[in-house]
Amino acid sequence: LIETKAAPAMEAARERYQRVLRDYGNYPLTKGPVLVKNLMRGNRGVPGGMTDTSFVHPYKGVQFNGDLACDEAVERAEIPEAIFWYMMVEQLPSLDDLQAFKSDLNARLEVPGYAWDTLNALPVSTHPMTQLQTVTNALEGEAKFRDAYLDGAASGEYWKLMLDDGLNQIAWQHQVAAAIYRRIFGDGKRVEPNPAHDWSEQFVHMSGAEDPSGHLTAYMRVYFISHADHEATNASANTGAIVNSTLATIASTLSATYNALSGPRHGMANQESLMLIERVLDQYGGVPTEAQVTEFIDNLLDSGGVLPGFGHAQLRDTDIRFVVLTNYLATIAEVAEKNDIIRCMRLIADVAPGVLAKRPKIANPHQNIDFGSGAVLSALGLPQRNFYTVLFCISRMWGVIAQAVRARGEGKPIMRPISLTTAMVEEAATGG
Ligand code: NMX
Ligand code: MLT
Repeated sequence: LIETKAAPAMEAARERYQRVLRDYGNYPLTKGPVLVKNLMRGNRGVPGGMTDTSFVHPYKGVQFNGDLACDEAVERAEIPEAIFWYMMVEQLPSLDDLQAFKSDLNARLEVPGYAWDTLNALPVSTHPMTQLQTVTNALEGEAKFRDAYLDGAASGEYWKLMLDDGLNQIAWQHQVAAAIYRRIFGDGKRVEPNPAHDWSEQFVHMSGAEDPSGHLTAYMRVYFISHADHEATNASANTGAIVNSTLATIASTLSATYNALSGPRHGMANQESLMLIERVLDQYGGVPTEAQVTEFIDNLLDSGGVLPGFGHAQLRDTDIRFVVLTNYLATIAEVAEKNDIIRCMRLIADVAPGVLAKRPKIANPHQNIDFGSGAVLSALGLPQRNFYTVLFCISRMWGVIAQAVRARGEGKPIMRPISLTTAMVEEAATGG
């Protein structure tokens, strides 16, 4: 059903993409030239990608399809399935649409057996991220796109094939993640998905986490939506887009995306943030004073360390997603007030921006999504921090699949900017 519903949006997107390219191809996009420092500082400020699934405003944060802010998205879409629909169909789904989408995903729930064999071949001690990347890459064998491409499928069909493969991955990824969780932190036995549940509920159910109040499930819905997309040029989505632009499969695209997320400057900052909070609690024998937090951060920065969960390459204010995720604590206020990790997280969140702002080189001293996401998870009974980036991955999956399907629908080419040598940069600057 989603393919039929998305078809008009895809057709319009393709027409628009080709028309904009034809009509405005020679229009200069930046007001001034690209400077040497733009290139040498990670292409900061240079348009490096294009997607309609979301835009990141430096102060307001993520806006799905360019108009649905994160807090509104959580309120109006409620579940990540609906956000995916929004990115694909350009309208929020009706209840009937959602029901049909859920049935479609349920019909795809059977994970190929060799995925479990691949998982079980890895030592349990392998980092959860490596387990996820490996199994995801192995599932490449299921790609219908690959076979159809080899059989000469027309390029106008690519997006449909990618969507079909993408829907399979959506139906499998939370199962793989839950199996990894149970393998490392549980009794190792997989729990079958319950088709009556939505995707987030299924994840919590399969992970075996205790959730009698339903708070963890409700938070996971907010979590998955909040992490689902962050325009085209964050490191993970960009990596996925490059890989997909080669016409590699959705499985390879996701696996590459996950590899990019595994670094501490990106997705692994959520694991590092909770580690840091625990370190502070440990060092001061409990929740510290403001002065102690200042001292801790100053010492960390003076020794060349980085404060995880703060700063951003694009945002210039507190990440709206940090606000949305930590606002969830209001629903468990009594527990949260007594929880040292939450109290310490809140204290650092209040104090750190002022301390970081005193270091002029730091462009954004504010909290990003990763500083709060894990602390809330730990308060809700999921304290296994080296699993947190897996949760980021299976959230980002939604946006990366939507971006890839749309890109193939629009007929985007392979991504391949030019590269310069240092001598060329020097010559360009000195007129040599
Ligand atoms: N703690 C210490 N130093 C920082 C921080 C921070 N939180 N943020 C930036 N800086 C430093 C940065 O390392 C750089 O130093 P140097 O020139 O010596 O290499 C300098 O300030 C200028 O960096 P910016 O231009 O402010 O930031 P940039 O755009 O290069 O990097 C991040 C953005 C997110 C990589 C950076 O802020 C950071 O490392 N933050 C901590 C890790 C983190 O929370 N990452 C998650 C981001 C969100 N996500 O989910 O991916
Ligand atoms: C993300 O969600 O991808 C991160 O905030 C990083 C980014 O946008 O650069």
